[in-house]
Amino acid sequence: MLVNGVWQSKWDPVQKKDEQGRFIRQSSTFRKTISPDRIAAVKSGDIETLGVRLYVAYICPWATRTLIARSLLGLDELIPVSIVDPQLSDSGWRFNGYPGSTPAQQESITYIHQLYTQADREYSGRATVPVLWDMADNTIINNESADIIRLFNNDLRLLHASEVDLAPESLLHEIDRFNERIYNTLNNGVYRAGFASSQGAYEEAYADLFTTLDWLEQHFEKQQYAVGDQLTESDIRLFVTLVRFDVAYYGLFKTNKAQIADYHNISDYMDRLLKIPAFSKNTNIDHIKAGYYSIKALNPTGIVPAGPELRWFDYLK
Ligand SMILES: N[C@@H](CCC(=O)N[C@@H](CS)C(=O)NCC(=O)O)C(=O)O
Repeated sequence: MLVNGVWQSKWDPVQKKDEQGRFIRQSSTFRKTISPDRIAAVKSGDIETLGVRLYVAYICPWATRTLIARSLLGLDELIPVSIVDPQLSDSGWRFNGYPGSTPAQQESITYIHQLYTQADREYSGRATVPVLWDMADNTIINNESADIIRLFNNDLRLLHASEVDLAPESLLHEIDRFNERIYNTLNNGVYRAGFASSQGAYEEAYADLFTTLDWLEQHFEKQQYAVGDQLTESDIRLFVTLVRFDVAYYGLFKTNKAQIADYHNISDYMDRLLKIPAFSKNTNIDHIKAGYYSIKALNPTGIVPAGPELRWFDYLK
């Protein structure tokens, strides 16, 4: 992480913990939006490009939220993407030639923390992805995935004019409620289990997690989607955790009461989503496995498991 703009090389997956050993996630600090004037200027043709770039890691569920939203909304052309290597180095996320990542020679930076110090010379905190970068002003617009997907959906509507609405007004209340229901127990819940520093904190996270998965299994008995009868941002937020579960969390984070593949209705839901290219093309199982299993604190040998074989891998070929 960075302290007053200087990189500290000791990376600890536990960002913060409470006195019971519970994992606490850092909150995001850059929470701006793209200037409406710039969006209007692109729309009118006064300027050619939006001048923003998205920095992501395929391993990262939060970053993958933004990739899926970008593709679903037809923003792939408008917003270029840079993909870091899946393993966090001693200097954090970097471009170092891993297959499927953006080649280092195409990038003006080597490490993601360089974006943070360009944006704020005195920045203290973790240098996380995703980062929505302002190429015109050389600064970070936003580093919070929840904001970035709303920004793509709402603020850029003038430009994408997509038929897809990931957060329609009529469902907003239900979307927020669903997101909240799954955030602490599932999206962040897997990390609470994996990075717990006491037996009690781990067991608490484990119990919460499987209560939510059991609830979801019932939910998908009747429902096709997370909320209402259409695809929304809640599906994106749910999917990115589910698709990492059997290949990473089950083993590495010890969330091993059951696999997603054991849940019939949730598995059918996964099939439904993976038939949509925005979901399948932004899921890179090799990066996910290589990245999670490179976390030395949890897997000192660095050996990446060969399995599992899952039926939905067929959609990713
Ligand atoms: N609140 C952020 C969380 C992003 C986040 O935690 N990203 C992780 C990767 S999955 C990261 O970059 N970690 C680097 C670190 O903690 O040093 C979001 O949702 O955008």
